[in-house]
Amino acid sequence: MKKITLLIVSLLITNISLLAEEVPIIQNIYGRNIQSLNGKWNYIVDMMQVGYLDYWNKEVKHSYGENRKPRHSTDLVEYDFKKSPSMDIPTDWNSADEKLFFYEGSIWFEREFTYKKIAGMRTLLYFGAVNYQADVYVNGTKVGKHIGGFTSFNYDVTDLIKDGDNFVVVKVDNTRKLDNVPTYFFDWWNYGGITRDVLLVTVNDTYISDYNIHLNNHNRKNILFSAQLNKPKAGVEVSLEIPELKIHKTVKTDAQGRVNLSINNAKPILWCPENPKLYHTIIKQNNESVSDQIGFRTIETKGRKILLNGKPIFLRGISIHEEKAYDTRRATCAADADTLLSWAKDLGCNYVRFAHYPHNEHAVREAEKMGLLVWSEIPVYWTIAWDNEDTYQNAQNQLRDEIHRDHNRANIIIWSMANETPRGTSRDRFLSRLAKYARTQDSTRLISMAMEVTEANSNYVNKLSDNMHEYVDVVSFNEYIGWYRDINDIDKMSWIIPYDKPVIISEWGGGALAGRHGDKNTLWTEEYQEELYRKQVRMLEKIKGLAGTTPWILKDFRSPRRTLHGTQDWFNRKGLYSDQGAKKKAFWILKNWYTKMAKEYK
Ligand code: GCB
Repeated sequence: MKKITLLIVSLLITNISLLAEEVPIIQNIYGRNIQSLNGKWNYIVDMMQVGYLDYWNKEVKHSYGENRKPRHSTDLVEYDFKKSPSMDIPTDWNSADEKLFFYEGSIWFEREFTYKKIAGMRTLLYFGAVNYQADVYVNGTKVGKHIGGFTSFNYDVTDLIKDGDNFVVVKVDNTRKLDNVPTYFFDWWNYGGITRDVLLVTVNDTYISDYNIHLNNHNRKNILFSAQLNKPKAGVEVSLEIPELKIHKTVKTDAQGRVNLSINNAKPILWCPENPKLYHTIIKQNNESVSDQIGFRTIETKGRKILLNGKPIFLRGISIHEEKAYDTRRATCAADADTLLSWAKDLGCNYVRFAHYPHNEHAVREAEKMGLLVWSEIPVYWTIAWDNEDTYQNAQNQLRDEIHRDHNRANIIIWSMANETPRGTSRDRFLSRLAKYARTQDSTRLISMAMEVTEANSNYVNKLSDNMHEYVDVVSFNEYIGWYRDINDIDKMSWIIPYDKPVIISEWGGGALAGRHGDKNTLWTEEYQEELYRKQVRMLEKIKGLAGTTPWILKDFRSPRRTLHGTQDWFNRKGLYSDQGAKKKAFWILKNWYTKMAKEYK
């Protein structure tokens, strides 16, 4: 009897888990058959997690995910999404509702929609990003939990979704914790909510879940193509077409549902900042067809040089947070990205550092069209719980999903493992493991991480020393001479980088309140920041092997750490543009330098 009950229970469990599952992120979401679930979602603020936990701290039997309605007059249901306020998704709740500006915790979101179900097709529910933890329910059944605020994820919800009326509920929790990635401490606004697109994707029962098209780093006439079906199905014909290059090839999948193809004698025009050429590309199998825009380029290092398409390049960069221009809040769409990136172009950039987490796919694609190279990073920032295996797995998942989503983007040249992490054996173990893992996911791009500089000695010599040098292709570090240490030290500084690798100064800069003027020795004036930039440029030019730089930062951005009333007002003021888009004087110093460097590297 006991055995039979066990069997029934396990069958029930298996059955439930079969209703929906998280599946690998579908490649090129915007090239698929999608239905947007953006727009008005009702929300319930749940500070005590009443919809989730009872007062014994156990999961409640009926969570808000069920979206229950009273069935008779004595049926007690103490929430009602329909009667609750709504906000336009994607957004951050801090900006959408004034009362939530400083809020960190749980909020439930609900949206109803109609769907036309097609027999034999599969349906995925896709989230561009939810910060930080998402618990997702479809028509009252939980489909999964996702951790990490800046990576996309999708569930196969075919068996839960109905033809006609449906609803989705998402519980979002942005509570900061010491063992999260990022951890409890960070210098940007902890924007909560469903901050990127929500989409329904209709695909064939057998569909192309991933593909990878790039130039062989060692042979610029050789295009490498691979694709993966969602199931291990052999003998399926998959084709690749790049009409402008007269490429049209078909191959059959192996037993794993995978194809690999090498195309020789291809002569693509190479993607580069001056000519960001993209080719219309079509991948097909059966009656499924996915189109993309693909650029071809190579990236490698040689001694202290970074070579793009075999030629040395100086990375004229700027760091960017994913925050909307003018109306400060989370940037969510292509138009938001366009504004920010056009500011970077105006500065003379050929490169941007997307700090400190993967930015949305729109931003990467817009940058690719505009000819901006990209450094992409995960939020392993400052003091992560290095010895916690769950924390490591969390970071690794975020890295995997970042790489997976963007591995076809020609403009991404560097995956960064971390930012400003204090040296130590536990950290070394964590970061070296992460760097090795990154190489298993993508062997075609460069690996780096923003390191901390060692204190200068009494002769003002900074000798970089970080065990992680061994695991990176590009040595990068942040330095704030002139801001967190005396501005007069800048001219005295010299640098020794004892590694035969290219060097990037991934951060430097200082604050200024736009419109505040004074003499160049007064902090927070535009003149101080201008002088700091002037001196820094002089110093940077003397660094042997300097291959690029991304000063901190394009635009003033919100940060809860910046409390100085009347000056900071919750903004980190190190922007070259104010939050309202005013150029500060230092802008012109950097622009002049970049104009000069562009000529030198022509
Ligand atoms: C840093 C961090 C960056 C901060 C910046 C600052 O080193 O990497 O996230 O915002 O300094 O302004 O202090």
